[in-house]
Amino acid sequence: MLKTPKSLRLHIGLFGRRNVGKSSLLNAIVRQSVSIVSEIAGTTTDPVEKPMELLPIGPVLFIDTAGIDDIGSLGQMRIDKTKKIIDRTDVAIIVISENKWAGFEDTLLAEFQKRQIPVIVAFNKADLNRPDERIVKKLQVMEISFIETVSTGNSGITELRETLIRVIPDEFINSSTILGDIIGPDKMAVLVVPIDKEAPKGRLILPQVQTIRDLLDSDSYCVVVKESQLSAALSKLTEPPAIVVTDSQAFAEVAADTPDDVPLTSFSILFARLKGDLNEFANGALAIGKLTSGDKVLIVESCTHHPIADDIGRVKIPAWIRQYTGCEIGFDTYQGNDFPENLSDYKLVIQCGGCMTNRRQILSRIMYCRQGGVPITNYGVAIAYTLGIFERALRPFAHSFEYPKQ
Ligand SMILES: Nc1nc2c(ncn2[C@@H]2O[C@H](COP(=O)(O)OP(=O)(O)OP(=O)(O)O)[C@@H](O)[C@H]2O)c(=O)[nH]1
Ligand code: SF4
Ligand SMILES: [Mg+2]
Repeated sequence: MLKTPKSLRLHIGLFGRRNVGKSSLLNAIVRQSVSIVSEIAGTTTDPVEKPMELLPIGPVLFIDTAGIDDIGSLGQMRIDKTKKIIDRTDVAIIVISENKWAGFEDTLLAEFQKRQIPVIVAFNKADLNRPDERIVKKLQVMEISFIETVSTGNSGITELRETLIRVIPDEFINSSTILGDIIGPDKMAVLVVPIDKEAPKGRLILPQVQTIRDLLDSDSYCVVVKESQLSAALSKLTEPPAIVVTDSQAFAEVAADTPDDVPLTSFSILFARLKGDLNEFANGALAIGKLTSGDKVLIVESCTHHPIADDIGRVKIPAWIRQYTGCEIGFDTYQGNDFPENLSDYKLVIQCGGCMTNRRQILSRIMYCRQGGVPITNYGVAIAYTLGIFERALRPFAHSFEYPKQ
């Protein structure tokens, strides 16, 4: 059976001190022993992920984290790992036991509230202690959902599942479309997919597959071509397509072959809108024009693929930016869930399309960039900017987005 990709699952994180029963709670929710449980504090050292179908929400990903009340260097490493999970969390469960609620829990709760992440508090080990009235009052005042659980006795688990369903963000249920809202039903899109060294053998990559599925869901249809066949394909159509979508790497060639009155964009820009914030990324791209020699740019890729010789993030984007600016710019690359704590070295952050991660992680990165005063853009938007087709590539979204003043 083909599984729903991790990036499309609602991420539910379990957080709390060591030994409060986070792993036991995960095992009780998923009804399997997926995370090791023991009476020794600090049992979970690396995050444990468990995908499952949580009806009626659909596909979710539970993430059990290492308890983070420890001190010392090992403890610090755990704290850092857990922070990265917070960046991906759509819904948080704060687990406490024996009414231990102190500064640590307040900090955790404040962090989730700052990020507008829904929180549920689980008073676990409710067989040993009933919830303290003062904590209950405090949560009620803050309108935080809470639940009593006995994870080793399976009590409160059904209520916890029901509460999860109640608090999940609407945007997850009514998730936005990739292209359907732009071209509408019974319209045709032409998708340009280069079959080069970066193309995986025998299949299409996730953004391409998701776009095709989105078009079918929207009762639209598409033609898929290589860039070398675009002109021939367009000439065979009896009317112009509603849009041409290309892999960003073929942007210049495809822009030249697509008549100016046919809307044109890239998969990466579609994903900038789906996974991030197109306004933020469009404004961020303007920083490319202000780069000067000696400046540093951070490239972030949300998966850990092996770079190839003319890799887009390591070779092509740096080359296009150096060519556009005529300046000697430095580039650092971060992969997967890694993102630097300190952004002050950078004049710009360029995020990949993020097809392998969820929207929350990219929104977290946008938040860090805003806090650090560093502009952020994405691959497709940056490439369009350096190739001089910025306005054209953003034109299809004009109805829902404010074109930045250059
Ligand atoms: N009495 C009781 N014991 C529980 C309950 N839930 C967990 N425990 C016990 O508490 C201990 C710690 O449970 P874990 O699930 O490993 O706790 P954890 O929060 O994952 O701990 P770390 O991974 O160390 O952070 C184990 O001995 C569990 O059997 C509960 O609801 N009631
Ligand atoms: S680098 Fe980004 S866009 Fe490319 S495959 Fe990985 S997650 Fe997707
Ligand atoms: Mg654990």
